[in-house]
Amino acid sequence: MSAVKPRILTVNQIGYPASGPKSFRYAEAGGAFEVIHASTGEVAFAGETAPARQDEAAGTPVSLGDFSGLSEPGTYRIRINGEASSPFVIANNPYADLHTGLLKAFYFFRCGCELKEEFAGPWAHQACHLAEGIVYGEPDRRRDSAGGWHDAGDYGKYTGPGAKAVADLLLAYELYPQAFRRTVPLPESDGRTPDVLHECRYELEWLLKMQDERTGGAFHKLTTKQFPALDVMPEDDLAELYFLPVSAAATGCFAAVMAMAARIYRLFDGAFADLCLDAAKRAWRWLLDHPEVPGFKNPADIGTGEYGDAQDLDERYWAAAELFRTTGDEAFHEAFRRLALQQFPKFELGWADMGAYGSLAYLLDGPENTDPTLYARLKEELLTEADKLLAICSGDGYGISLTPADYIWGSNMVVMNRAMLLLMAFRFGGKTEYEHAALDHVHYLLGRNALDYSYVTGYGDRPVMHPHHRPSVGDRVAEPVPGLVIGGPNRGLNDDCMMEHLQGEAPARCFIDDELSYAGNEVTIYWNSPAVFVVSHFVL
Ligand code: G3I
Ligand code: 9MR
Ligand code: ZN
Repeated sequence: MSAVKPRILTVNQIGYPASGPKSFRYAEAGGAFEVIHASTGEVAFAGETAPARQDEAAGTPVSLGDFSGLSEPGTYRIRINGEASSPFVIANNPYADLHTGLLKAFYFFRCGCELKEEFAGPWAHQACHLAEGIVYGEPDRRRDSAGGWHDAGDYGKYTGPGAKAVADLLLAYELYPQAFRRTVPLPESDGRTPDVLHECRYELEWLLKMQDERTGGAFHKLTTKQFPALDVMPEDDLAELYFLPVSAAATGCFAAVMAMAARIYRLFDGAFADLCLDAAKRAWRWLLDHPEVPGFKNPADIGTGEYGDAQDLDERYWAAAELFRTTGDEAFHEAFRRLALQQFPKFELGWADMGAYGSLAYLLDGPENTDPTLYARLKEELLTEADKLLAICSGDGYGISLTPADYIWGSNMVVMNRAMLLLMAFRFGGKTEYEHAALDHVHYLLGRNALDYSYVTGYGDRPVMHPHHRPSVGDRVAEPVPGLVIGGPNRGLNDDCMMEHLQGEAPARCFIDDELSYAGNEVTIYWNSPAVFVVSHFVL
């Protein structure tokens, strides 16, 4: 448990941009409040909360205290009814360190290399998972499998989740290069290529190994048959690794992310860009040759993450969009137009439903390069989606776009994905409400929520301390690996620990900071990556 007791008076525990709107939440009837200087107790601002409203997701009344009128940089606390909030800053650029920490998390997820003390501090460990993997069903066929990022609290490596994580980071870099001017630093830092591209390349080099050289399809995943025990360090996880069969979903997002990489790395390393583009085209040909294939299912003797996804049209759609955007080749445009006519979600950014990456790639290509009718339609649909999210935000006590039903396994990804969509709508539609709503999602992640938790390890006054993350459990360091976004409240209570402790809790309170709770307190690369994207928007 955290040293700090949960408070009903919640803020973004990092702080607020000086120029933006600022508000706290109080999970009871409010009244007069003060914002005080944290060091002197001197009053800097005084106000009155709005009347409390019942919040369905949290199951409590919530009142909102607005202190946007205060913009003087400093460190403050809120005081109301004799209670005090976490300290927080008002600053011109409050999220720069958080942003670096969220990006550095990917370095900590690295597999196949030693994490040296110089970069990893007390979380250093030996190189892991260096053995060749066996192609499942072909016991005599072994292939190089080293590198990339561990998926999560487990040590599996999965193609689709890896593609989503890289896509978020590359999109963040494309749209917000200013946020990536600082060095992390990483072993590869050279002052020339931005560190985010070094980090993504570490994963891309591994993803390239997931392409079956015989067919061009991408293996769905690379894992041991079962998960190791929770306290096993990566270098001690020595069970055989298996390449699980090629799937269309994996091949589609592999093609997409490789086409994206070809475009972005072109400026820094032409040979690598060529390699990525060839891999993308080869994967695309596999997709054309396999128009209808069943989705991936774990064979009976495999117990690691399935990441099943029977719908692969969205991955094909995304691949066509990126290949078109990167090459300008009309054949890909034609394929995209045809796929756009099919029914599947076009504005989801998940590990299964990836349609939004395709829609956004097309929109980012710009009206001059695309079909005006389709461009206009996708833009309108994006704004409609974002308006729906805004409507949910305005009814939510904490200002976010989740309905009570949306608190599922990995709800913090839903929070960050929706903030991403709002920011894209801001880019294409201009309304500041979109940007402000996205910022409210950041405040939720950093502590302004029903449980007063910062859901990012190592950041904030009351961060999660016991993530379901094997290195954090197995090492001898008290503090968890920092910068990790944990899954978040999950009304499904999909593990024994949640079932035991959280019966009857309101959706936004279905969370326990216990290392056994994998369905609420695990970490993954694709929960960190949309957080990097969203925070990038707010970093100067
Ligand atoms: O989308 C449906 C929603 O429509 C429905 O209302 C809701 C009700 O339960 O369920 C939603 O589906 C959930 C789905 O995640 C949403 O993404 C499923 O219940 C839930 O079981 C499923 O959880 C996935 C979990 O694996 C179990 O398969 C998580 O998304 C996914 O992030 C997680 O991934 C694991 C890997 O398998 C192994 N590595 C760690 C990683 C993180 O825990
Ligand atoms: O540790 C595993 C975690 O990474 C997965 O997300 C989760 C769901 O697939 O499973 C965890 O492993 C648990 C297993 O499913 C059930 N027995 C306890 C395991 C945790 O040590
Ligand atoms: Zn490893």
